[in-house]
Amino acid sequence: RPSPTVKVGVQSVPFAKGQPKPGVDHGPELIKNTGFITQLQEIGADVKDYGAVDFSRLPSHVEDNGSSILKHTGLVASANKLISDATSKILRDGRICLNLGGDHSIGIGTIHGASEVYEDLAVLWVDAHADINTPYSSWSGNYHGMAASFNIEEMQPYLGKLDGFSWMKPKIKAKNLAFIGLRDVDDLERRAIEMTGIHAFSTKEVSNLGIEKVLEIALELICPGGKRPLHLSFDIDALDDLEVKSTGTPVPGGLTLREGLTVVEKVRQMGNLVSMDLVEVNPWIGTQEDVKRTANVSKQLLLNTFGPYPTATMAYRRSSCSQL
Ligand code: HAR
Ligand code: MN
Ligand code: MN
Ligand code: MN
Repeated sequence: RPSPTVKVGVQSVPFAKGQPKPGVDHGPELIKNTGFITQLQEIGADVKDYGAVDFSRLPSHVEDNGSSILKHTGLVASANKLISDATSKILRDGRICLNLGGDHSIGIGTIHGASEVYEDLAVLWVDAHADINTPYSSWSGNYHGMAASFNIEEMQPYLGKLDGFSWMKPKIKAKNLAFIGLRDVDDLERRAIEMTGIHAFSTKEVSNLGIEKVLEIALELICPGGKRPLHLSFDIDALDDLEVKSTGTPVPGGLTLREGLTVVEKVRQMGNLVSMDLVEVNPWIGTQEDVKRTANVSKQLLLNTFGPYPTATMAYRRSSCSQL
């Protein structure tokens, strides 16, 4: 049975100012240097490289408001406007938009850009962290820990008016977002999740139910019948710190690589993926071995998202046969 050619547009999003550690802006080149684009093309995928979102006209430094702990608000705001527009453009070319980060603050723009093109967008957020702080609840001032809240309609009253973000029209309903892999969540984030009714599956649920079941439940909640278009925001730190060491905030007790691959395989099988982020890969953290391993893990995730990669195809055939 011939599967329709998957059409992907890849963009590098080398933005690092949503958190304090240098090097995460070099994530895209590390991931691209794995050769995953060529490998996907060799197995018949239509992958176009759109290069990098152009941040060259952004000032390299903007003085922050001294009375606030918030870091680089102006830069995060204007970078994300560019990211949002670049994402929308790739989607309007009829391609799945793959965003290589960069820290997770780029999710502000990628999700916004996708929700401008696709009404009723659902979001699957795979992460050790919920990234649902607000400029008021954040203790770190890092925008990568607030990225989810910016796009959620129900969170808007708690964000306040921030300079530079007036271009945003948040369109994601809390009930259309699910977290998987959570294990480092702040108290006020917990409250935000409870208050808005976002679906949250921590690593506890993953070990209780198994990743397959968690995915089945989460995906059916946010896009019943697989009908709604889906954005997958994959923070590499969702995976266990033993799998991925080259990332800014590793957390023990996370998903195994196989569980991570099951996430993307299931998403692929559902067939409604329109955009995806792979973020927080930082080649300046860890030993050479760590960096190599993190790059390989990233490559494998992308191959199994956009395959048909041989192993994924076999797994898919087996599961679809057993349903007959
Ligand atoms: N919750 C913390 C904060 O707001 C930590 C955020 C974490 N880092 C990430 N995000 N990598 O997924 O700062
Ligand atoms: Mn640099
Ligand atoms: Mn994150
Ligand atoms: Mn994280």
